[in-house]
Amino acid sequence: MKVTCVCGIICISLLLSSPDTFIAGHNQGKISDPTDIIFCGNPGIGKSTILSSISGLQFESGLSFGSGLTSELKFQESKYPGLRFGDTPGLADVNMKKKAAEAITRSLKDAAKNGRRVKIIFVVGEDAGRVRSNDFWTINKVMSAITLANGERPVMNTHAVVINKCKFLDDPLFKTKGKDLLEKQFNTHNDMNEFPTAFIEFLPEMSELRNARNKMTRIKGLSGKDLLEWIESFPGIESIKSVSQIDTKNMQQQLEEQEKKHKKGMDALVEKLNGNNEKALKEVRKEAEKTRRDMENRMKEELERKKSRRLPRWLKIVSMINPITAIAAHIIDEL
Ligand SMILES: Nc1nc2c(ncn2[C@@H]2O[C@H](COP(=O)(O)OP(=O)(O)O)[C@@H](O)[C@H]2O)c(=O)[nH]1
Ligand SMILES: [Mg+2]
Repeated sequence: MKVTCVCGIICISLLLSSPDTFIAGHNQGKISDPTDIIFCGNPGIGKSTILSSISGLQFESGLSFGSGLTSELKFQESKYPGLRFGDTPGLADVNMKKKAAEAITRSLKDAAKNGRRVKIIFVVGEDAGRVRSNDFWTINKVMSAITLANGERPVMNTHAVVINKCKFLDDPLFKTKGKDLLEKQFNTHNDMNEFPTAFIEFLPEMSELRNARNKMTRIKGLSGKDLLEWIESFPGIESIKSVSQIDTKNMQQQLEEQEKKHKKGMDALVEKLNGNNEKALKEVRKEAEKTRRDMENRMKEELERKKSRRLPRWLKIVSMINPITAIAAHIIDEL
């Protein structure tokens, strides 16, 4: 009797749902909930190229002398249900700052109003293993404008960072030292970096993109994952309550102050990592480890959430009542 019942449930369930229903992820054209993937960063760093490449949608990209090509917020619906991609102008661009601040604020407010999940990806560059201070300024500015649904400010791992155009990914020194130094600039908290994150991906410099216009290519990071797949594993912010206006007044002065904090912060970090102070080194490692563990927990929760959304609600309830049905449900889940 039980066997018939289980078979019946499997058959009905298979009839009612296409196999896609059980497979979350963009590759299968399913996304768990309405999500905005918003790219921020300085002009010319490759935001629009990456966005076009991962979405298959065209975001205008190419060489721009002076200010970037993107002067406004560009949202495009993708072929993946519920998923939108947003391109924003560079905030630290003197000519664009006002428009950029408005565009970024508008993108976040729109997501808040419509109850959409937000994944903010900051695309940054590096110079001799150091990230520019105005990239941190941008991150601090944008993240501090956000109030989460629980009324709190973002703490850690609520944004992701892509370090683009990296020329050194195969260099042994990068593997032994550089990667750690670059990651610690983002995953530890200090005056220059107010919002630590361990969601960091390195993308190689791609010679075929040099001076290109509107080009798309396959983008795979150091983690070995396709970039969109990597972004999918990053939960971002489930819900934003409100967004305050990003203040770009006296920007030159703000950037100078950030530069000072940056220099101090970088010197202190290098000293801790390379110096003889065991205690300081331990502290910085402990902090980075805390951010990493928090990231892993968030990823695990995200995976669980996606998994639980894959089964039809009625089947979830039935499987709670009858463990044999739960096994059947699990088999279906794995199909
Ligand atoms: N050499 C090289 N050029 C790149 C790379 N990624 C993007 N570009 C080029 O950099 C220029 C600016 O890119 P774009 O996406 O418009 O930058 P955005 O202003 O941040 O949106 C374009 O000509 C791209 O083809 C890369 O990895 N290597
Ligand atoms: Mg652009």
